[in-house]
Amino acid sequence: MIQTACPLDCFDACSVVCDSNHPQKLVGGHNIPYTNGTLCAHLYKHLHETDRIEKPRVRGKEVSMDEALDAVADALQEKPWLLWRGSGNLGIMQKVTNLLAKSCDGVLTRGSLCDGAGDAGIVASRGVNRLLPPEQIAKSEVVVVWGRNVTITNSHIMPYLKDKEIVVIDPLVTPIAKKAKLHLQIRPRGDFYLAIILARFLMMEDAHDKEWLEEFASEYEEFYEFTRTFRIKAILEHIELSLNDIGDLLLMLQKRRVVFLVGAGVQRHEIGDSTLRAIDALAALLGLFGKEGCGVSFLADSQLGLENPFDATTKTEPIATTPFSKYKSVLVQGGNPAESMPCSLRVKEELEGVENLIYFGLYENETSQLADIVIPAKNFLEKEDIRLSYGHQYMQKMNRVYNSNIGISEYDFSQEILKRLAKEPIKDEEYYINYILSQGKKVGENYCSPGYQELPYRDGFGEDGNDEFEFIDDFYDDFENIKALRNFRQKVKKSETEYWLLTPKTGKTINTQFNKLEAIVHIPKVAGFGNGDEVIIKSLWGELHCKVKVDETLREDTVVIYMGTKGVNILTPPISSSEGDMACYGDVKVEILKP
Ligand SMILES: Nc1nc2c(c(=O)[nH]1)N[C@H]1C(S)=C(S)[C@@H](COP(=O)(O)OP(=O)(O)OC[C@H]3O[C@@H](n4cnc5c(=O)[nH]c(N)nc54)[C@H](O)[C@@H]3O)O[C@H]1N2
Ligand SMILES: Nc1nc2c(c(=O)[nH]1)N[C@H]1C(S)=C(S)[C@@H](COP(=O)(O)OP(=O)(O)OC[C@H]3O[C@@H](n4cnc5c(=O)[nH]c(N)nc54)[C@H](O)[C@@H]3O)O[C@H]1N2
Ligand code: SF4
Ligand SMILES: [Mo]
Repeated sequence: MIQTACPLDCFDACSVVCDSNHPQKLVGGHNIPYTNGTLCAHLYKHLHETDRIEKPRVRGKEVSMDEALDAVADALQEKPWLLWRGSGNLGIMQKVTNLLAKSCDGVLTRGSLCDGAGDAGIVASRGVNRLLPPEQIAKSEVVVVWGRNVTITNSHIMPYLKDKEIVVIDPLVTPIAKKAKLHLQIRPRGDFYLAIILARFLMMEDAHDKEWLEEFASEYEEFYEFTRTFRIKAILEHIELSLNDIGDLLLMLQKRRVVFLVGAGVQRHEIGDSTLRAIDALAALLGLFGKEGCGVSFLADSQLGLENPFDATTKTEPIATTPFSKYKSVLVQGGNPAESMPCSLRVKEELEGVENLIYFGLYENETSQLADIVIPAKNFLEKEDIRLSYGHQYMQKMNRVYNSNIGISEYDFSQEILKRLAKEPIKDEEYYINYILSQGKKVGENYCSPGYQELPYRDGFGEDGNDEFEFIDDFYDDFENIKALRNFRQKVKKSETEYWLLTPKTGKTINTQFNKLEAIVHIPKVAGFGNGDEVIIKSLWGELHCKVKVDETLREDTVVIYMGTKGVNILTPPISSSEGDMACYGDVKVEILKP
């Protein structure tokens, strides 16, 4: 049996074993207790149900891999050029192409389409974004699922939530919300304000953990003053929650072992960093850091403490708003910017104008269709790699299971291009793999990521645990006032209403991979349309034709189009968060129009 791990972008990073005689049959590995022998259907879709690109192409013509690599090498001599990497495969070896950018004057991207704002907020408060191990979650009494659709996006955590008191804070009635003891169906983008008001009431009731705060977060009185700059009544009206809701939640959180399971949903906003800072501040007041069965879990920095041989300092562009048209050549690796980036009409128009658009991936997608050069990748069973995870601590070697004539690995691709450009070769593949593996922390039978701590922040904050927790002390939110939105308001104020657009993940796809979903918009009953009606969903950035599905569980001000629906990002805004260069998919309101 050969050991590997699921490469897909998912909290769970499951362990996988493969019989080399039947390499296409994958089974869940039992070596890491977290995923415990089970896999989900996505991996099967990844491997068996989605057609691969088998032949390289140059300007529409099938060519040999050698010819295609020659064309890439020529294209990368055209300056400036940009490498845009997505998250189709989360193996560390994907990043080897940074070394290519470094030696051939390529520009990289910075920030994230995913968790960058939240991560920036956490780093500002705690110094580093450490993983809360699932074993601590299992020891809790109360779990607050805060903008994470655990049942769908993080299914292996479910056994760890068994028998806990569950609170859900989510504008949608998610599967876990149906089972929760308390569900606050908060107004989208209201989480910063909710956390601030909870913190304020907690201190007003003198229920904060003074002993812990004195030792680890001594500026809590100043933070209390900061919370007092927000008006309680105005906030409650804004987030559409009542004093009873606040009281109920505070009662459940006091003197208990509490974990906040925070998802990407709360921070897809310009203010996403502040949201995580406010949630962290609330956790600090409750004294939840560094104690058994307590803590805040977000998408952790899986490479914390790792000396990554692929880290390269070169010029960068923000990933959410990458100005592709500045570049003569663009290399897209493991992603689908034409569909996954916000404001996709802008993105497509700019990608179309790039002289040499190179797509290096496994499947055809909206980006490969625009590309001048298409390079098929090897899949995860055909190359060597290492998997770390943003949801658990284990470091897993991804062994090659079989050889195939299709595609090229990211390592070989980099080496081949360097050779063609007469540059110094990079080190052997084995060297990099061993160098990274050697940094794993041995814990029992397993290796864990170098930043793993059984009880994170027990000794304090910062890299070495010598620092204090830093409370947020300023905040600025301009969403309701941004000029573009004001103009939009004036246009629509006569008759139509505007709705928040949410675009959460579904069980049917991983981001834009696999089958595209039919364009369906889920709308509340009050919008006045019926099931099956054709409508146009319109934002400042574009329009999308959809069929209506009425959902009585929705808030009256919210509509949903799932991520993975073709064209959904036509509607989302081309802005980056104020910290962390994060795409702000949640900062958008739409109208529903008759065609
Ligand atoms: N099946 C499946 N699993 C996946 C993925 C996938 O595409 N499909 N993608 C993977 C990736 S890349 C990621 S980043 C993770 C993300 O996993 P999650 O963090 O679960 O991400 P989302 O689905 O974006 O959002 C989670 C929840 O946030 C809620 N939400 C939206 N806006 C707000 C808000 O303003 N406040 C609050 N409180 N809640 C809000 C949504 O209603 C949703 O229920 O999942 C990973 N797992
Ligand atoms: N509206 C809206 N948009 C979103 C989100 C949202 O919640 N709402 N979520 C955002 C988030 S969290 C994320 S992470 C991004 C993801 O967006 P992207 O990073 O663009 O990822 P995918 O759309 O999953 O595209 C992955 C591609 O990687 C390729 N691939 C797979 N395996 C390999 C491999 O081994 N090697 C190579 N070279 N290629 C491979 C496949 O061809 C696949 O098409 O989308 C973001 N977009
Ligand atoms: S749960 Fe996530 S990591 Fe596990 S097999 Fe499914 S997609 Fe892969
Ligand atoms: Mo993501």
